[in-house]
Amino acid sequence: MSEPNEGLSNLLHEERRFPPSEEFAAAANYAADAYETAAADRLAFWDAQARRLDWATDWTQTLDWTAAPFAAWFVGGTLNASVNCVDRHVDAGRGDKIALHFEGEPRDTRSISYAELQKLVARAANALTELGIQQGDRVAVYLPMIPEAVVSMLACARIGAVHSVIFGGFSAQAIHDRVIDAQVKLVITADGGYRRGSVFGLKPIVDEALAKGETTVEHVLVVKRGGNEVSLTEGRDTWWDDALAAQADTHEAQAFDAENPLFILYTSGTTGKPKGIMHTTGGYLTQVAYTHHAAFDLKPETDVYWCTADIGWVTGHSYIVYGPLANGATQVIYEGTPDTPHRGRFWEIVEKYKVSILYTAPTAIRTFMKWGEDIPAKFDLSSLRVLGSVGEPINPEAWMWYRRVIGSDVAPVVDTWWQTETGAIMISPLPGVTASKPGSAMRALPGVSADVVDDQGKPVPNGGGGLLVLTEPWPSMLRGIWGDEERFVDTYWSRFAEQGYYFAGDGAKKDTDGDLWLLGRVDDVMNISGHRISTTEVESALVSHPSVAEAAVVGANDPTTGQAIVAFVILRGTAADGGAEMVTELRNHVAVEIGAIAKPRQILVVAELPKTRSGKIMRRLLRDVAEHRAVGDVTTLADSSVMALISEGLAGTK
Ligand code: 6R9
Repeated sequence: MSEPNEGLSNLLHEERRFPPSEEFAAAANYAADAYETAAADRLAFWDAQARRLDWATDWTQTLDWTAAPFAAWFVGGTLNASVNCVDRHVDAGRGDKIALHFEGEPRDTRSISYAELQKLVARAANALTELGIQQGDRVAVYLPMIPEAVVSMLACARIGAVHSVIFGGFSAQAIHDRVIDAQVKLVITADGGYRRGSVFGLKPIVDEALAKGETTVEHVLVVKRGGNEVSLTEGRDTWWDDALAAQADTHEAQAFDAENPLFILYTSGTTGKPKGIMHTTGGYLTQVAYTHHAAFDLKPETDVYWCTADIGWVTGHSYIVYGPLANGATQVIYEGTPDTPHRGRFWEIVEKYKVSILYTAPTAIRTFMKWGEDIPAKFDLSSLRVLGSVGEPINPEAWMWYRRVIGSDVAPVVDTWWQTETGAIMISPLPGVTASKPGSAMRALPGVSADVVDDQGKPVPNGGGGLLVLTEPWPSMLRGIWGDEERFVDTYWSRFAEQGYYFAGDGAKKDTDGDLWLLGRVDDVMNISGHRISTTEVESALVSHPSVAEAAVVGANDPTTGQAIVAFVILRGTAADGGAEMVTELRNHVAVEIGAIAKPRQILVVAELPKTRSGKIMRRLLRDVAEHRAVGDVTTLADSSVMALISEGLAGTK
């Protein structure tokens, strides 16, 4: 076990409090009594939340936990997620309301109403059906941040198929692994997408992935976006536009069981193989709708909401697609990067669409801080009334800057803690209730039960630190790891099996008021700009290069990206003379194996790695080196001179 982010561990003395203004509190969706109501009868509380949705058949039991940790929520209930996100808003007379304001990186725009979205989803659902996709089939989605990504996901949900969205930055190898693991039948991709002013190819990467063979993929649908030249394989590939144009724009949706799988989303664990986190329909949709309403104080009639995440991550699933659309919100989706064509692009978008709720990541906030506050100052940000943060711990300086510079010193900041596995926000302030502290996610939302425990699973007293656990099941909890029940039980439920707690893998502290401070991962998972990457994954990628004999990877603190990947490699024989060229080659090799997001910031060539007598690499010591600290206790090393060698060898390399 490695120590959580030390930079945050002395934050128990934060005195600053930011309660909502009286005006905000008076109009807020929730008052303080929500916590008591939920605690008095948790299941009744979730029953009430499930009523946010339209059900075709009512459930007969709220929670079946008899096969714990395998849960069933809203047992016997049936519903259609796509109908809940689209049709019911049209049926309620809100068809003209804008669902998506799409802002393309090259400044092309599209505003899509709920009625238009309904037609697109219907056409896509019909097209998928014609291609032979049925309930339970897996569909991979490898797309840029364009409306078709949302439409694809909703079309799958509509026919009961299971989507597996693969982030557009992942490599052919990563696609191949995921497509094989989930036995995907259909891939939806685009010719290419825009990034920093140029077009990058997506379809060619899918071609490369499928050329690796052994997949079950029968068809590929190709959205036109980049305009780049691509080749279509006869009998396998079809243009999305052609496939949709051939279909009717209505589709009779069937209701599915509450526990029908909705999606698989791969995330890094502590081993080299990413886990296919599986979510189902009724509980997931209930909790994303509730939390989107609660944590952001959503007023669907008047708010304009913008979550800057990519659809390839869970934040995009829960807080771009399912939560906001289930709530009938109007939202912005943006295709590009924050600095294209200039560093004020985000604020230009906020001003243009009068965004009132912004949900972004600490890494972005720290980047904006670095760019300077004169940039946002050029834009009218007065529409913003709630500011969300997600993906990694937010340091108090970034929190304060976000509130002051972006939120005009009045907008509440909600630091939301959750995971791919939890499906929805678990710990967060209620913006109309909580007197927030900069850097703290505060407490579990009404209906959610979290605690901080010691190694034995005993709750720590206020002022103590330990491991974050979730002590009661919740509706949007993962239902398993695709194809690996044992790993599901081992990873999350075995550590505190006696207590029946879910082990989140995060370190946390309870301050003297009992409020929670998340401190980062306690396992071998790194958090790079809010993206989870395991050290083992990068190590496997490095050792798959013929010149690498051994590799050890650590996440080192980084002022902008939270953590950065630093790799220590031992090269084989003559490769050791390769110098800077070799390092460049290895960085590129990691990009090919996993994706550019996993490229190490730094690769250090060493002669030895520090190991214990049982042969375990002591990453703690390597982190000391990577973070330019004095190297800690080396007494458990098999050969205590190794660290001296490494430090000497590196002197002068930085
Ligand atoms: C939603 C998402 C989950 C991991 C999680 C934790 C870190 C997320 C955080 C946070 C501190 C927050 N994390 N939100 N840490 N404060 N508000 O990010 O899911 O990609 O699965 O990552 O991210 O370490 O365990 P995912």
